[in-house]
Amino acid sequence: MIAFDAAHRAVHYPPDRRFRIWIRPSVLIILILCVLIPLILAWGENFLYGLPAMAQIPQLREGSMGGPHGFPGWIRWFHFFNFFFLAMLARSGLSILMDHPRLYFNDDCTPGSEWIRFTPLCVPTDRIWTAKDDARYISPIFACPGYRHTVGVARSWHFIDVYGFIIVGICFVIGLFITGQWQRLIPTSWNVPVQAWYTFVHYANFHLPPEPDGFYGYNALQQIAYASTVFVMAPISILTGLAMSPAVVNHAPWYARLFGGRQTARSIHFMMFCGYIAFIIVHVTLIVMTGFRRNMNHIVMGTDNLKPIGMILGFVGIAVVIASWFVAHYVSWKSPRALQHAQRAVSLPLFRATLNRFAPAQRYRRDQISPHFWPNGKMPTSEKWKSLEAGDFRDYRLKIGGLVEEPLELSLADLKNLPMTSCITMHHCIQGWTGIAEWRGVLMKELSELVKPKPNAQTVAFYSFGEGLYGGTYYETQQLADVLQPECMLAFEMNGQPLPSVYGAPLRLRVENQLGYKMIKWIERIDFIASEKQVGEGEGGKNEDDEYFDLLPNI
Ligand SMILES: Nc1nc2c(c(=O)[nH]1)N[C@H]1C(S)=C(S)[C@@H](COP(=O)(O)O)O[C@H]1N2
Ligand SMILES: [Mo]
Repeated sequence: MIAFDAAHRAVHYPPDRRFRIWIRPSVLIILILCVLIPLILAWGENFLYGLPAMAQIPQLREGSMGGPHGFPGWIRWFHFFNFFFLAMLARSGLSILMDHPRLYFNDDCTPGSEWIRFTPLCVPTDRIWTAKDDARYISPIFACPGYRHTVGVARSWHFIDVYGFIIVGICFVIGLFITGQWQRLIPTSWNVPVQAWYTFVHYANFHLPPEPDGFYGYNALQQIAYASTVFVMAPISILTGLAMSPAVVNHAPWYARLFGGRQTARSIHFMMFCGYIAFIIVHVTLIVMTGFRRNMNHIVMGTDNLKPIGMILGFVGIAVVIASWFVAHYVSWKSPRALQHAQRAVSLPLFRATLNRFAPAQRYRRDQISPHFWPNGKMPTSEKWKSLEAGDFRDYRLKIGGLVEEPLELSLADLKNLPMTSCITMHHCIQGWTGIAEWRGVLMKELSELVKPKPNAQTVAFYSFGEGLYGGTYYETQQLADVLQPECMLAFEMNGQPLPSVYGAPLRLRVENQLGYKMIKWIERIDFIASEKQVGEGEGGKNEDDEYFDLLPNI
């Protein structure tokens, strides 16, 4: 149960809950033109030549038409589940978006460079403004679970649903090709785009063209729209989702570049959401306008008649989907831990077997380093850290202990005498922003060899001087095997300078194939332990405990 005490209220339900959308004027103009140009062409065509003539469609009957027709049971069920999963993906996606309510076409995410933002705020420049400060509230009416800072819970829903969406999608496409139903969806003649344009000209001029009975065949525009949702929008959504994974991007930066970069991929992911919403609005409107009862019987009952049953059951189906939003909201608030564990049960083994094996291998150039790097986390307030900072961390000693043969205490000077490594990488925050920076420090592998972990040391726990969002020491854990990976380091320099205080001085962790919250800043000490279950609430870190984040965030 998520408490709704003062601390949580401040985080989830801030006094400023305004919702504003701002779009860069040049982008807005392009968007308007994308809608207006086809409309103007359609109006012009009608004005000059009248509505294009379209062949009257013969009244089709069972048996009078070759090829597949009708809607077999599997299509009708997949149609329902597809709607079910899409709705949840959209709602949880909105919640995730609001944790960093800005979208960019560049990977630096410099404030002000976004093309759209869902916040009335401009980033203040006179004080530290963290990405967490920037997160916005969204009403649970629109988002799952909504509120502010529920990105961990929202991600659990997003992932659980994406597995369902992908499984349904793959089975659907296989079914299409096995049964020949693909012929209804995929245009096979050049006449289709021409007819689609004619249909559009009719719609744009508020005229319904002769409608075929959808039981036997679609009109050309409808066919193209359906085919695009299945064969274009769904794959692009999935592929751009993957392009947001630090494991993928830091292993194969070319993959993100396929979409124009990591942030452009995120923007495209959002545009696909808009595309689906637009599709659903038009789809439902036309279903209603072109014979609602008959159409509902097609997709719900698989029959082609005017009985009311399809419509009634259709409404029941919609009610079930809406009820699922309430259930999801209830589970999010009452049993977030069970939800987190359910998601982990699928994702952890999956990621271990796939994404986590992608070793970071990318190299960015110095000139790609981000001019602005969003900071995150609460600056430490402890007297100990403050006095260390006042003395330039000369008195700082990193203690490494726990299940090791040779516990160590190292000053920064000691650390700098160890073999050093550096890399220029892209940092991925769970909230959605990225930034490129150069890091320099000591490989964890190097330190591990010095302290000699005992055989039962499977996990490494890092403790910070700083606190978590709701107070209490910020800590994180890593599997020993993961910190032995290349490029996992304790960094004490950023972009060629001693690590600035905001970015984690004196030491911070870098694990380039995972999300930012794993890269604990202001490190106080390190313990080798048997399992993450021994620390805090046992979920693997402060964010995992308090905000239901993933144990292994490769995406
Ligand atoms: N101690 C501590 N470390 C932390 C955090 C924090 O709140 N406290 N936030 C994490 C998160 S969510 C991110 S994205 C990165 C941000 O690093 P940056 O400030 O260098 O951008 O730090 C991580 N390390
Ligand atoms: Mo983050």
